[in-house]
Amino acid sequence: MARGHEDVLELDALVVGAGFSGIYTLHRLRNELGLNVKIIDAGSNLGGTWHWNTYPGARVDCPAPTYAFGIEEIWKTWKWSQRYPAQKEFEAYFDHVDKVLSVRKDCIFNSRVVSASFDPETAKWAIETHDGRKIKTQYFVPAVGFAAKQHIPEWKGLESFQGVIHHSSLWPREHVDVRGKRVAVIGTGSTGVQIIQEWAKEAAETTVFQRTPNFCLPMDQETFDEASQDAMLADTEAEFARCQTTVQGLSRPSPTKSYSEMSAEECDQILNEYYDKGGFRLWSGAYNDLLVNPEANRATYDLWAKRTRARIDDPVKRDLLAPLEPPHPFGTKRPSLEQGYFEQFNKPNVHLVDTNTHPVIEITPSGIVTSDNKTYEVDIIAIATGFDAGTGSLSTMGIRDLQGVDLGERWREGVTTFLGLTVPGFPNMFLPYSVQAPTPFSNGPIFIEHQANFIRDIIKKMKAEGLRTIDPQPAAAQAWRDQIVAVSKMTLFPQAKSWYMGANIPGKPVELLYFIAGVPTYRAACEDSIGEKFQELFICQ
Ligand code: N01
Repeated sequence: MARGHEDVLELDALVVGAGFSGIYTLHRLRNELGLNVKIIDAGSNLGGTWHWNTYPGARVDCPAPTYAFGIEEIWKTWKWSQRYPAQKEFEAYFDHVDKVLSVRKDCIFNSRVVSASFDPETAKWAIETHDGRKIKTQYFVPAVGFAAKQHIPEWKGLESFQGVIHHSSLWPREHVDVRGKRVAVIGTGSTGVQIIQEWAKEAAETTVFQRTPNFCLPMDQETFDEASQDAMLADTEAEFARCQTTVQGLSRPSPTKSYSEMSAEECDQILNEYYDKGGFRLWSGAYNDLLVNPEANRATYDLWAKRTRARIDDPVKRDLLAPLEPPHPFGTKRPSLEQGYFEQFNKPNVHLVDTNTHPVIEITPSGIVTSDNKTYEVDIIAIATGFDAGTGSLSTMGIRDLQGVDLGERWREGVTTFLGLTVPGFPNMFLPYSVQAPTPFSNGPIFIEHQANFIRDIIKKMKAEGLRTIDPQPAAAQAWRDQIVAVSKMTLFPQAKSWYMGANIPGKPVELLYFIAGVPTYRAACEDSIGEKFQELFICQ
């Protein structure tokens, strides 16, 4: 029900989303350029993904201290308790961020943008929210992240379930007690794995519905004592600087040798070492052609399967969780970082159902039915089936271009952006942490900083040059898209049905949705575009 906010709120910039990218943008535009900026968020607090994803076991998979704001006043006054902190710690972290940057005073919570259109006469966006707010703003920054729109398959009877059932990112904030309960988890992506390894420790029976195995890697978790926190703090500035130089925005240097340049012994030694050390080492690659060379890729897969299979007792579960033949190339779907995930399946009360051969076809009041007519009676269901990633939330926000055509419609046949930040026909709109940028292939906050810098610098330039609007040239956007498509074809990514490719959503165009050439290349492209080529790349008025 609309609350009726009669006055129009006039702003310089409206940011949608109070996560990392929204807060970075607010900081750059409000604190550095002195603009009148507000953040609007459908949630009730700061944090974005860390506000919504309260499911059991939720934690980050990029390590401290650089999965964080690189703003000195923030990192110098904060200590992480673990290398991969849990969701609760991020809630406290965002409170800390607010203390330093005073973010909340400029946030409107519990309000969802439902339409946005640009008026060329006034050079302003007119935005409306579900609760009747009207906002006019020169700059519009939907910073909603890549995973804000849940994907819930259309199972028959979903509404009829009488137990507890939630999608992972709409999880209730209060604890769901699974002790003595029969629980089910559908989906084994990063989310499913985290829930499963948590619930399997407590529930009476845990039934996992897996469609595709997750090539999980051991999490190199560490709990920090005071001495290591102090040592980390002393190195944080240098660590942030190192992250700027690597493809993934993580501090480890990328491999320099190709698979064929290494002997079999050297390969075996390094693959085993990376598996033992854990983290994303195996995904970052023991050699630089992991994601382009099928033979190199298979060598990593085989090592992963060998090491993982040795951890699973039951031969049927072993073949499902870590098959001898890979269902897709290693690393073309995001590997989760696990903490004893595979060992949970060695318990007699942890069951594995293969939904690749027998999909879920129905949810009944008391359980889950698969296509072989088996019914699994359960008390609690976690739907961990992921997101309409990248485009989903942007395409359904009612954002219209200069011709009145919806962004979702513009992207129906495929995504076009310039730098993953601007879209032709949508002047003065910026899309941090979304498509055609390094988003899921990098340590998020590291490259988000560059995107926020780009938005700040372009606005600064507009002010200096007396421009009211900028709109990327269609040719510039086409070239950006062509480059992403061309690079994608040189890799193994198209061989996996992943959300990286949009292939997890029925009917969505299948194409690589993200920029994989790495953070330094991406940063250079952003910086270059504001230099001498600016007039060629943008229509300026
Ligand atoms: O989603 P996913 P997610 N019937 O799409 C299965 C970030 N994240 O929420 O692989 C049965 O990866 C689907 O099967 P398949 C992180 O970037 C990070 O887990 O498509 N199953 C898959 O197993 C991550 O990559 C963390 O065959 C169905 C699962 O559901 C991203 O968010 C933690 C199905 C979906 O996996 C998304 O992760 C959590 C169906 N109809 C999330 N439809 C960290 O660690 C889908 N599936 C930081």
